[in-house]
Amino acid sequence: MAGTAPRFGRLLLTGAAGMLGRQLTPDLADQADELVLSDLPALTPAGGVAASPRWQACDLGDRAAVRTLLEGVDAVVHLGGVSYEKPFELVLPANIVGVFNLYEAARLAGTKRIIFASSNHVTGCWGVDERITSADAPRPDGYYGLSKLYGEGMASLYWDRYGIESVCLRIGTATPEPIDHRSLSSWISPRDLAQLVRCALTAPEVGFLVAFGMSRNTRAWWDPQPAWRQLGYRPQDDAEAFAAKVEQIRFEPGSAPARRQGGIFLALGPFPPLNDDKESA
Ligand code: NAI
Ligand code: 15L
Repeated sequence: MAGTAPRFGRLLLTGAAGMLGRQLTPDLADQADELVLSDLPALTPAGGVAASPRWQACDLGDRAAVRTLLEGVDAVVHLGGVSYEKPFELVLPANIVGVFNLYEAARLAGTKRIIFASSNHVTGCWGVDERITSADAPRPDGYYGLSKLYGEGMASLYWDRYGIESVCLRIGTATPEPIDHRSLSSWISPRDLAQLVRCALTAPEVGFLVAFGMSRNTRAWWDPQPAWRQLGYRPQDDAEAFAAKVEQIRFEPGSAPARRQGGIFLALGPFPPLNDDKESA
């Protein structure tokens, strides 16, 4: 059944002081009547935003604070959290507990839709010679990728049980330009990412959806259909245009980062215990 595109009253952007938060803030300003920016208390919001959005600091690990943050929020672009492979204890508060806090607060607040910044590291253990769809088994490449898989599971649960829509974007390498040979497959350009997030916010009746976040790369590992079709996302850029510049920047041939899609994350871990926990040593 064809529906109408939602238009949100209050839109919340978490992780607003981070790299992608700053990049996306100007694009989000006209996506809702009010844009609320949030990040850890010690940080500052992105500057130069036309629509003078509100700033509300919040640690995602603090359940009560997240509950307050979500009050009156219709939709969320959830970028906040640990964005790199780290020991489990460091991933846990923001990416596991924080995602629970966010979805539970969204349920209580009557939030309609969450755009969850998932990651290609959910599928990072697939080989670089393999092509996958979002229906294939996940195969996370570390605790960070596993935390994103947990987030996708939370999104699925809260759609099936409570009717909160989610679009989980398995973002590839979101940089101004491809940075190495690997990113000729995984890159998403700034303008394609802006379009993808906009589509995820405005596409009607998304329910629970997982979509790869990349440009229309010639060397793509991920078959993005039919999620892109459902979202109406039509990427404009292809990393191939930068091939001559970065083709030679490669991992050591035969190494795990060279063989698997997750790249350098495959060289991180196992980690020594963070505290004096002799049993786990
Ligand atoms: P980033 O590390 O620059 O930004 C993440 C933000 O989350 C930071 O500003 C940080 O202060 C905030 N944050 C961390 N812990 C928090 C907590 N406990 N409470 C509240 N805020 C907290 O990361 P970036 O590159 O901007 O990525 C944004 C999102 O997109 C992340 O969730 C990341 O995992 C995801 N992503 C990014 C990709 C990329 O290429 N940049 C690729 C795939 C996924
Ligand atoms: C991610 O999930 C990270 O947040 C980002 O820093 C990059 O490492 C990106 O994946 C990537 O795989 O290139």
